[in-house]
Amino acid sequence: MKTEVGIIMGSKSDYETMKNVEQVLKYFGVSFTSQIVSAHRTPDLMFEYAETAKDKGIKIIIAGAGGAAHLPGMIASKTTLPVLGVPIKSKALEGIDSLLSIAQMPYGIPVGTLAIGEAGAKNAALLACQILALNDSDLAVKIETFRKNQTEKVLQDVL
Ligand code: RP5
Repeated sequence: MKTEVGIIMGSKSDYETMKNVEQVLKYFGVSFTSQIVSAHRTPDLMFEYAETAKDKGIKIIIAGAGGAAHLPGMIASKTTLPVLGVPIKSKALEGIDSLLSIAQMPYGIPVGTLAIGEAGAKNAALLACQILALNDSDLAVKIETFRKNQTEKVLQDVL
């Protein structure tokens, strides 16, 4: 089966956050694969992943990492596929370190950086869906419906 979104993360400990990416992609029926790829602990695998992703049919990469979160930026340096970065909430600095490591890329190698933690993971998946929906009218309808339902729910909320 084709894989539209490649999900990677620096450690198994990131999965608690990154499983939210999977849940949202499943909801929208977007195919994905998930893998642990560490910038520091498996650097050769990281470069191999980035260099082969396009040929495997992957269209967007979502990379989660925490602390000295070099994975999204280094992956982006080796592919022209869009890379979305999810800063994992770290123990020492609550994810501020992850956020800045992912967001502060130099001109020329962009990483689309989401919010720290669960919201960022879910939004990375939503953003990936919105990008894919540019060439997928069925997916575009699902996203429109999701937005409409979300708005209606908020309007119906009572205090
Ligand atoms: C990063 O170090 C990972 O992305 C993870 O967020 C963090 C801690 O990893 P573990 O020590 O839990 O494996 O590379």
